[in-house]
Amino acid sequence: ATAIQRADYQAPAWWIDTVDLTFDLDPAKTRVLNKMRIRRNADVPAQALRLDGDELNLARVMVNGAGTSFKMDGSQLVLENLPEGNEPVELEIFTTCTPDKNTKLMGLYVSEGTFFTQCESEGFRRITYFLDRPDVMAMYTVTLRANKDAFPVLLSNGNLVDSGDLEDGRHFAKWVDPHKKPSYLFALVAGKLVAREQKIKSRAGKDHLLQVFVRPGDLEKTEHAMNSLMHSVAWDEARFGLSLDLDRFMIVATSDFNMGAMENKGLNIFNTKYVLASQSTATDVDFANVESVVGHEYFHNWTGNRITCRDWFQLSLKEGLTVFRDQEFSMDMAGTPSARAVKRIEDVRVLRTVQFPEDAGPMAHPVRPDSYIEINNFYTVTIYEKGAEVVRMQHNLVGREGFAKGMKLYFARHDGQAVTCDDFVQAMADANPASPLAQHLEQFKRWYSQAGTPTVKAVAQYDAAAQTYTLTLSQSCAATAGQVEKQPFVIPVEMGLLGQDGSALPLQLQGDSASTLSKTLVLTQAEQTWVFSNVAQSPVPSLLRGFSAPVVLQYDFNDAELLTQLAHDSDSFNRWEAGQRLAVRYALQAIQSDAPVAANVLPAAFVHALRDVLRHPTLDAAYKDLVLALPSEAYMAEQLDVVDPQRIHAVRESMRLQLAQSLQADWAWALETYGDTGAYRPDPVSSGKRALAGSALLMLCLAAQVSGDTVWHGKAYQRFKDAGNMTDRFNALSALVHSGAELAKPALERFHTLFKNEPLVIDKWFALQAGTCDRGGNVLPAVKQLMKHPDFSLKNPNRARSLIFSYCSANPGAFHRADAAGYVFWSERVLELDAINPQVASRLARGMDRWSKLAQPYRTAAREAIARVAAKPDLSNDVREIVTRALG
Ligand code: HT7
Ligand code: ZN
Repeated sequence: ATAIQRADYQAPAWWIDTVDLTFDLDPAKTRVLNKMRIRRNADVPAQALRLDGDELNLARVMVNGAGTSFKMDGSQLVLENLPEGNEPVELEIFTTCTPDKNTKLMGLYVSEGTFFTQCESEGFRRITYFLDRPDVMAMYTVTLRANKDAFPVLLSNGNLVDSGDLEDGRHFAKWVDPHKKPSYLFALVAGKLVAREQKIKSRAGKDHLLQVFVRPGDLEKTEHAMNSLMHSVAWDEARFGLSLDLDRFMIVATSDFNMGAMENKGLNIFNTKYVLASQSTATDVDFANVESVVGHEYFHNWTGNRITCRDWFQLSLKEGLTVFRDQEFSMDMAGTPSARAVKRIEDVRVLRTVQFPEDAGPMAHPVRPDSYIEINNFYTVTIYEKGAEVVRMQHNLVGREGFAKGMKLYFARHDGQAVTCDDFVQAMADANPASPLAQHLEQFKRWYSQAGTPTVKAVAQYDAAAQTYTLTLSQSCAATAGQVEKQPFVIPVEMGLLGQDGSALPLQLQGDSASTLSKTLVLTQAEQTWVFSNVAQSPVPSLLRGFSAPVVLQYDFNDAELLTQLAHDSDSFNRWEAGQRLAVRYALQAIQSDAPVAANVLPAAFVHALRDVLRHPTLDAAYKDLVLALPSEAYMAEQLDVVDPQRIHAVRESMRLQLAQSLQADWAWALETYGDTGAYRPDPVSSGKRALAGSALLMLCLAAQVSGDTVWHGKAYQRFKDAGNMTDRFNALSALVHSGAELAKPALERFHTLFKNEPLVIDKWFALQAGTCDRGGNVLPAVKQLMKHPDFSLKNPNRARSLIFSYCSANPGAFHRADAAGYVFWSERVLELDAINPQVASRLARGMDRWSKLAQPYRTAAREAIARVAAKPDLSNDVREIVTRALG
């Protein structure tokens, strides 16, 4: 397959103004009649019409009511003899497809007897021949016809304008979407579904109907999704003045879905994982995810649907911006400054443990990529999470009000259009002409064009006599594929200074008359120096507050400075970050030493500092839990040039055990203090308490396993049995499983019996066993055994992720085996999945991206496993692109 280049973009030769689709829905053979009104694009030279198609059976093509000649060029349908001139042409195409054979879950497919569609990014061409590209926006009318008993509910985008019975037990529904849209936002759903409904009135006084459709039996699990949707509607009106532009807004849940959810206009389709939540089946994290994904898809209605992408290279235009919006939504919903900080830390953790490695690996690409082979491979953390950071930097450079002004101008200019990332930044800058963003606009755009994570190095000097503090920041960015030389970025570095006692010192730049407690330095050159006056004592710098830019910050902090920050920094992010820096420092020392892994990797002073945080009288439980959590093995691995996964695992386990044992009384206190949250509410405060209590229980069980006193295992089993909500129950079960307690087995059996009819809970059951700590190489055999369990299916993406991905991509200590059996297992599953669902297979294939950093013998064995996959001749483009890059 050849790569598609951003530079080759050309406007379409034809426009499609209207589409009238009629579906005769039958799982084995669905007929699709597609009537389009098309016209030539007068701005480009006359060309044949080339329509995209994929796995379609073509029955008939008519032009202006008469038969016509056509040819096939690969999978494209080519019409060369269309009437000349600019008059509209009526084109009619009749095709069939086979939804029940569609295991790729792209286009029209059947899940548990219900029809669903997934069209982003190139799925519409699997439904009918079309100009399947986001810059072709059309008005859609859709008629669905199906057997009424089997498919009583018939849904598509927009408004229901007609419905009724047909002969032979069939019925129909006709939907008209009042907004023009690109084909990737088309959707239909047909099946046996029930809906939770809610009527709302907008701020502007308009009535809307909100509906959440699920399978009968799941209705009581939709309250949280509906509340989240109502909050999303209200938030977008309040924060950005963006109102719902539809009479009816529908969400439908399916258990077979490649990703999280899809923002089809007015008819969002969701993975059940992000809709269904009840206290007995969903954890606090599940509840938070539902809120954030419902928000994300709803916010796309403006950022993505009303203004869409010119081409798929601009994907971050909608995804980065919408992730930024959903992050802000979750923070605003969380309420308190502390809960906001917790959300920020969680988001940064994802960025640094998943996106930073991507930026340093074979799949590194700019936020606006220059080329791709398979666009599905570019729904990445770089496009989403780094894209959101790039929007966040703009927000910080123009301020909250300025950002709102920029959004207003963006919509005023581009509503109803398909545009580029440049158009967005331009609107932000034009709305804020005096801002540093406008001042450095062209340079700022490098965040979109240059891949790689910049490093910012800070060097400071304190002059006691002159009472000045001189801070020099320099930036660099390692080469990435195809981009050797990097030009300097615009990097906002928010900072403050702490006195030796941790108090905030005033910041007064030389030449300024006023002082502040926190300041944003805008680094634009390779190296820049700032001098602060009237600094009364040698300060501890607090740099990159709130993680104000997606960079690696290097500064030679000594341990005492970090302990000061950990105890006192008024910036909650940096307070947490200081603890992480110390933990990584001690971990790396132990990992890189030749000595056997010691039992006391962490110095007493650090353990005491963590105890002080754990016992702190005013800090929130959620925040304490984050500070007490050790950096992940993946994050530690990223700090090293050569990675021995077993050594990292052993060191981290030793650190965990040290914290478990030396803070045993404190963990018991924490469990006692936070372990009973009363009537269940998934709010941030009580969720934080449950999280900390869960960590405490795990620590107590780990320590108990070593001491041989298993009283805590008994208590954990009791908590597991008595829990009134899934969070407490699953935390107790996890504590037993991760600590290797004997009671883990009966608890797992009991859990399965209790929840055998709850697929999302059974996913957790599989994931827990695949993600547990390896004891003598026991996890891989267990995973293989679980693949034979009657509840396991590789065809269901959630189930495949819960077992296979949890082992291969999230359990490094068990996956990287000296006998290479983990890698062999990985290659077999990639190949097996590729024949079913290439998108899911290529996600699994990404799990080996960082193989070249592995120490021997892992490195050679990993390369061989990747080469085995690459050797398969009929691989999908999806997997081929990943393994080719990995080996490249
Ligand atoms: N915009 C949606 C992306 C998506 C997707 C992409 C490829 C294949 C299947 C997919 N399902 C959803 C999701 C989002 O970002 O909101
Ligand atoms: Zn999105």
